Amino acid sequence: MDVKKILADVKAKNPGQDLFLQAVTEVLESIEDFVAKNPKYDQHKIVERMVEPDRIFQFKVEWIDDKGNININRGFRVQFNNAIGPYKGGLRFHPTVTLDTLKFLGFEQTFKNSLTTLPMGGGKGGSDFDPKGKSDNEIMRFCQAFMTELYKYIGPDTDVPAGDIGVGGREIGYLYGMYKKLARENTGVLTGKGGNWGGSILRPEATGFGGVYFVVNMLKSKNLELKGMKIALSGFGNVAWGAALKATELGAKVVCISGPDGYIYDEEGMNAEKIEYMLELRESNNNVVAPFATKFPSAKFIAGKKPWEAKVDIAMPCAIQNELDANDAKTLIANGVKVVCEVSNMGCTADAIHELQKASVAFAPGKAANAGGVGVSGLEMSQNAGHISWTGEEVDKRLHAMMDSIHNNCIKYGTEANGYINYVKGANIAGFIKVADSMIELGVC
Ligand code: 2IT
Repeated sequence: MDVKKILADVKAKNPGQDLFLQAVTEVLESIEDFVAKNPKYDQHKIVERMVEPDRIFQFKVEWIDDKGNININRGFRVQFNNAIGPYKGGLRFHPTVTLDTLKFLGFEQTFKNSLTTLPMGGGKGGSDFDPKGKSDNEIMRFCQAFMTELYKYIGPDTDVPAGDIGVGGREIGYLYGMYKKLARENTGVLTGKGGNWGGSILRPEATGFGGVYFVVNMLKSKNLELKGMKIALSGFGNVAWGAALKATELGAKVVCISGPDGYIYDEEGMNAEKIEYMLELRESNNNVVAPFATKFPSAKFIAGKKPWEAKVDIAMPCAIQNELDANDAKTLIANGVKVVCEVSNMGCTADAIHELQKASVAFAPGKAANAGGVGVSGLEMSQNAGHISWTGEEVDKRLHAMMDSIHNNCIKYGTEANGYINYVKGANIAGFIKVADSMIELGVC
């Protein structure tokens, strides 16, 4: 495989798609040696075929706001690769969403879903719709308008969307309500559904819980334990909430959360009341974290800064891509960080990862550490297909098993000669093998 040539082709064919190029570059550079040792992948042009999405839908979404104004947004669904199962991946509603964003996420999703052990292909979708400041009725009307187009392209055995940034239980409800009306069927076409209408227990918690289970495994491989560790999380949405809940339950101290306006430092750490308040903050649709410090006297709000300047043992980006850069990595290293675990997708810049690996800090990429979210989505699909629901214990046991399997695969394919576990390499190779071998077996089609 000629990595330079493939990357040059991807760059030329996808002008301006820097996030997509960043995601592809990370994968290709880390699987290069493995592919060179296994000539069958080149013979079947697997890598060249994997960097091209199967198909992309783009559509116009028109809706009327509370003042009676007409609004026009863009909707997308990228069906990236379905070699191992139906397309599966979230919908992101955020003003920064472009086709580039969703291609990077769909590409990542293909590898992540492969790692979960479940049969799910990779897809992603969303819109440049900005939920900030919108009323509940506006959100509902937008979701309904979005689904009148999207429903043509999805299906329980074709493509199964879920939530991502800006799409939580409320939005999945409005989307599913409209899908059900249009398709005249009640099937597992979306995951992250409410418990009363087909959702899985623990799906809301799964991404954060899985991330913490992964961190526990990372620490174990360094003979450390989570209890007593200080953690900085970024964000205050669904992922940060789940991570705060599980980390606190396991005896760690979550001292930071953050928003676009700055970060919160709370020396006393989180507790049940504070974690519950994170949900209230999100539901307010204001997208600011500052009110947390007004409500809890032990919490300080540091305006305009990122949580990575705090002295912590563990950093877990839980918000958006490229939220931790090389300077942040250097600050964390100087402060003695032991583990950096991406729970957001591609939360760290390529330079940040390079700094962390150079300093031998344990670093896990999102596609490994946040796979518990889509993993439990897969369990929701199984429950829907069987018309059954599992207990929380059953789902948690399966989530644990998935995260353990991913960690084992990272050790298997990512351990370097000096014993350092290169999780990026391990996750990319393990994710690649299942999809690549399936593509060979399925033929050129
Ligand atoms: O990035 C992700 O893995 C998600 N947003 C969850 C996708 C899913 O289908 O549950």
